[in-house]
Amino acid sequence: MTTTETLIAAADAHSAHNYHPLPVVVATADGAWMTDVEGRRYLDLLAGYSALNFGHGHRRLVAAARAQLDRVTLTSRAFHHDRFAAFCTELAELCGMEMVLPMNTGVEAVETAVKTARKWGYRVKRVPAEMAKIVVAGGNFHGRTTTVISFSTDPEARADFGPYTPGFEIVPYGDLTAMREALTENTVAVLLEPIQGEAGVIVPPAGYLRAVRELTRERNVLFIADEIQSGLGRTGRTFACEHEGVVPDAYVLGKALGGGIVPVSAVVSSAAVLGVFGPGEHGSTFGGNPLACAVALEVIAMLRSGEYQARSAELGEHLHRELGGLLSAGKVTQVRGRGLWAGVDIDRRLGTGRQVSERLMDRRVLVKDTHGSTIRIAPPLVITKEDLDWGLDQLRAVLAT
Ligand code: IF1
Repeated sequence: MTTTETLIAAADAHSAHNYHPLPVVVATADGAWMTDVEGRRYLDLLAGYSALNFGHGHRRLVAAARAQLDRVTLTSRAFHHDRFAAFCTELAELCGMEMVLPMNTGVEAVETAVKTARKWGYRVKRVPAEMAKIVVAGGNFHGRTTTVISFSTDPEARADFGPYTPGFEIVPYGDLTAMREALTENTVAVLLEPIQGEAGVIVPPAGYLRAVRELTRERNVLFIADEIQSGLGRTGRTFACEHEGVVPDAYVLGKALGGGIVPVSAVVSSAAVLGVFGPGEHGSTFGGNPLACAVALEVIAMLRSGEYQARSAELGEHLHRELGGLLSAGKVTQVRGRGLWAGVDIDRRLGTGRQVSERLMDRRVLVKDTHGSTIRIAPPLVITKEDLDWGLDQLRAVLAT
C-alpha cells in the first residue's frame, strides 16, 4: 500500500464517517498550493471553504500567531487580556458597527446571533415570552448544531437529529413576497446568507437584499447577514451585502477571520442590539482568546488595505469570463457567483460533480462538489492569475473528455 492508502485506511477505521474526502492526504501547503504525502503538488481551489482567503501560511498571519504564542494564548474571559480591546474595536470599525461578541466556530456565532435576536425581541421589541420567530431561507447552510439544523431544508443535515428547535420560519430564498408574508409581530429577525454557499453559490435576484433591508427596517425586525463564507473579501468586497449597498443590523463572521490558523468567529452589531447581554448570559471558554485576537487583528489590518478585495474583484471578473466560455461551449449549464467565488453546474452527461472533482484531482487541482452536479471554485484570494489560468485549463481538459 502507498502512504496515501495506508493513511486513508487508518482514518477510515478510526474516524466517524461524517465526511467523504477526496483521496488526497495533504502534508504541507503554501499560498494557493498544497503538497501531499507523496510529494505531489495540488492547486487549492477550495481554500478551506473560504477560511483560507489569504492562502496557506501567509507570512503576516503566521508571524502574528508566532509572536502571540510566545506571549499569552489563553486567559478565558474571566480576565481581560491586552489584545481584546483592539480586536473588538477594529473589527467593529471594519464592519461599521459598534460592538463585537467573539466566539470560535461559525455555527457558534450563528447560535449567538439567534440568542441575540431572541433576547432583543423580548427586551427591546417586547415580543411575548416564548413567541419569538426568526425567518430563514430555504437551501440555507448556517452550520450543524441541533438548533441550526432545525431550520435546515437539507434532509442529510437534518434526518434523525430531532426533536428540532422551534421558532423558525422558512421561506424560499429570493422570494420577497413570501418574506413579506412570513413577517409577523413576533418576528425578531431575518437570517440570510447574502449569497448561499452550500446551496451552490446562489446569488439572489438583484434588489432582493435591499428590499429585505427596507422591509425589516419598516417592520422592526433585525436583518442578520451570515457572511461567514461570503464575507471578508471573497466576493470582491469586504461584505457581500455591499454589492447591494445594504448594511444589515448584524454580521455573523467566521472562517477567514481566523486566517486559516485558528477558529475565530463573531457577531458584530450595534450597541442597541448586542447591548442586550449581561454577565453570565452567553459566552465561550475560547471565544476572544489572545491567540485568536492576535491573528484576527492581522486579518483585519490586511482587509483594511482593500488589496484582497480588489484582487478578488479583478481576478473574479477574469474567472467568470473564462467560465462563461465553458457555458457557451455547452460544457456547463450554469455559472453563478461574485468575485473569486463560483458555483458551476456541470452538464450531467459529462459526469457528476464528484466525478469531475476526482478527475480534477488527477490533474492536481482540488475543488469540492455540492448537490450532485455542481462544483464550487473559491481559490485563495492570493492566487496568481497564471495559477488560476492553469487551474481553468485543467477544468477545460477534464470537461473535454
Ligand atoms: C462542513 C458548506 C461551505 C457556512 C455559513 C455558517 C457555517 C458555514 C454560511 C458554519 C459553514 C461549511 C462547513 C463545512 C462545509 C462548509 C460549507 F458546504 F457546508 F456550505 F463552506 F460551503 N454559515 N460552512 O458556510 O461554520 O461551524 O463550520 O465554522 O464541513 O460542514 P462552522
